[in-house]
Amino acid sequence: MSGKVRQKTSANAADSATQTVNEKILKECHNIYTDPDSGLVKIAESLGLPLLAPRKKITVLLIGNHSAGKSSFINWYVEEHVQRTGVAIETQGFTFVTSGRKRESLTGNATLHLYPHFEPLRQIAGVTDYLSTEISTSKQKKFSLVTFVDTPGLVDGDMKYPFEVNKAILWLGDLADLIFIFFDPIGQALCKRTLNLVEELNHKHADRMRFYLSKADEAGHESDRQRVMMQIVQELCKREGLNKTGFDMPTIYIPSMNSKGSRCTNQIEDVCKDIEKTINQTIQNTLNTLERDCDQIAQKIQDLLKTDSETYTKNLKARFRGAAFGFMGMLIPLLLLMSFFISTQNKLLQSLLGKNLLETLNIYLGPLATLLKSIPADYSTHVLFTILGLALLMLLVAKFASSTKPTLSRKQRKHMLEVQDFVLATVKVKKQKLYQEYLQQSVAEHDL
Ligand SMILES: Nc1nc2c(ncn2[C@@H]2O[C@H](COP(=O)(O)OP(=O)(O)O)[C@@H](O)[C@H]2O)c(=O)[nH]1
Ligand SMILES: [Mg+2]
Repeated sequence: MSGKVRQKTSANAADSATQTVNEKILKECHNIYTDPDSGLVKIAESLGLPLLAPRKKITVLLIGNHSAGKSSFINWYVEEHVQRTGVAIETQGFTFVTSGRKRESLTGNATLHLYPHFEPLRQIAGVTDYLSTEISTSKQKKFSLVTFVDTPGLVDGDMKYPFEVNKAILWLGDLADLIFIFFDPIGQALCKRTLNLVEELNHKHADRMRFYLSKADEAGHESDRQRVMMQIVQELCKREGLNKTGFDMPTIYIPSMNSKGSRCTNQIEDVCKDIEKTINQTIQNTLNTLERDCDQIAQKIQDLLKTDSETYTKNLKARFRGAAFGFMGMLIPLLLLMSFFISTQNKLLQSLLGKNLLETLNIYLGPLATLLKSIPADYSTHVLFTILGLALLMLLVAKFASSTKPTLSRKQRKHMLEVQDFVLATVKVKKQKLYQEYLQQSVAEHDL
């Protein structure tokens, strides 16, 4: 007996220890991204890569008819009466239920501040006034790694919602890791609004959706339950895209609420296992994404440095080309002008340069001078201007050809190499270590 008790205690201790490992991993990953100095988000932003920090918890969205047992499920999971239950039809908004250091209730604005990922919700008019957060200190089950989003009970007909409830739920569905749909056997199991939403969510997020027959203890006999399930499945299958083979709908109920002593199987523990599985997947995904993001940043730096050294070479070539054109721009007109003068102002040149030098020039420039001499005197000014024009053109070409693109400074290149080294060495090694811790803990769990 005492052995059993001890075993249970050690299992519990191990449980809380594993929870801290998982919590720690997600928290550290989050910090690697959000650190104000060396966070990946900041690094990536400076390189023109958009990156989002991973979340520290998974989000479970609960939807279903009014009174389907959504709030009761959250209270059961958290093991604390956080959410009001059994309220008569009244508009309730969205409530984020999360764990924290002290029991507190937050308003809509504070909620969006706490969950920047959900900021787009603000665009739905009026919804902020109907948002709230309940922080509980509970550490039961895997609650420290879960945020539940309780939604208003869905009803058909004249019920007026103070905001576009369908739109808000679809938004939340995009951001949730799991979407639980509760159908209860007594109420309006086949509420049109619920079915329409399910259909729309299913188009995008079929893999996140889980269907449950809630309050199963109230469904009467097994045959009644089967009939209710058949009806729901049939209704779902009528809708496009929901015609899944092997459609699964576990029956669940809150054990303490089974006042009639129904002996229906309760699969509520499977819901917990599913949450746990999603947490584990999220941790693995987060670590894999971290590695991928590091590689992406390193690759981007590699590309930028490569482009930069190409630009550097191009600049060098451009400068050389510019100098060559510039030289020609100066030389050709000079030679032409000389020839022009030789052919027209021979006497003047001779007195200026002396006989010898003029003769040498004549050897090289003679043919050109003869060519120029053949030009009729009327056109000689034209020729002169053409030569000057040509020189100007050459200089313009030189300026154009030598235009360079900006390159990184030596300091910038050095900084980029440091960042590359940081993500490839420091961050990736850290990721490896976190993965090791994650796996070790799973092995330990299996050993128990
Ligand atoms: N018998 C039974 N009653 C339940 C169960 N879950 C919830 N209820 C009751 O159903 C009513 C509506 O539950 P609530 O959680 O407020 O539903 P919500 O509108 O979906 O949040 C409450 O009176 C609960 O006590 C259950 O598993 N079994
Ligand atoms: Mg409720």
